[in-house]
Amino acid sequence: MAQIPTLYVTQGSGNSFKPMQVAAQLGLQCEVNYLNVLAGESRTPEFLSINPLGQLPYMVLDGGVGVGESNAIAWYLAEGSELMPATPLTRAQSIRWMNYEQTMLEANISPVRFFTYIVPEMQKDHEAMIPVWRERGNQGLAVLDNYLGRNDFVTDHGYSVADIAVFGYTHLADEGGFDLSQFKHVSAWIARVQEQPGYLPIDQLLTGQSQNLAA
Ligand SMILES: N[C@@H](CCC(=O)N[C@@H](CS)C(=O)NCC(=O)O)C(=O)O
Repeated sequence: MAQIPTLYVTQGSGNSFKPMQVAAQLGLQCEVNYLNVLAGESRTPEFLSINPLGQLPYMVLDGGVGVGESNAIAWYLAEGSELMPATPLTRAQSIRWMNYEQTMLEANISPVRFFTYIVPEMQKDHEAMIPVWRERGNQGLAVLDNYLGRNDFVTDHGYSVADIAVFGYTHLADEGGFDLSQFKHVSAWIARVQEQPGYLPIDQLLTGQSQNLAA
């Protein structure tokens, strides 16, 4: 990779996990900056001048070009590597599952996990939505489970950046009270992803220490 990206990430986040896992597995050189979302560091004037949405992860390339959205950043970092699906079918399958992750998995698993596990003191403010997110998340996991009963990975490429994207919040669902043992094919796929060479668990990837990941 010609440019050395700067990644802004936060700890414990399935979204920040994705580009960091790609970078770690490919041995990419990146500058990594941590922001503490719970301390408001993603909403400071300084960070909002970098990413007006204030969301993490965020990537800045040489020359100041910024890229938001965890799946887009992971995709950029995986370009040209063995993690990048290369055929029209496998690239279409990637977009399908990366969109599905954002709309059916992350969109439901992340808020339940956030308000029941990360900041449980805020749970009472979201009592009405938690069962809704939980039901939709279980529906999302059931469709993924059915697919993974017939496929080892989410695309026909084999293990890819699309698996890392879908894995981001799926493997953290139990922390939001989702019963992953109900989803046997998802559970077997989680184990397959964790067995990939260079895989690092989230706590080892997102250490909270800003650092230069050496190539
Ligand atoms: N769709 C976005 C979602 C990003 C997102 O919601 N990030 C959360 C952390 S997981 C965040 O930055 N929250 C802090 C904030 O919005 O200030 C992605 O996939 O990158």
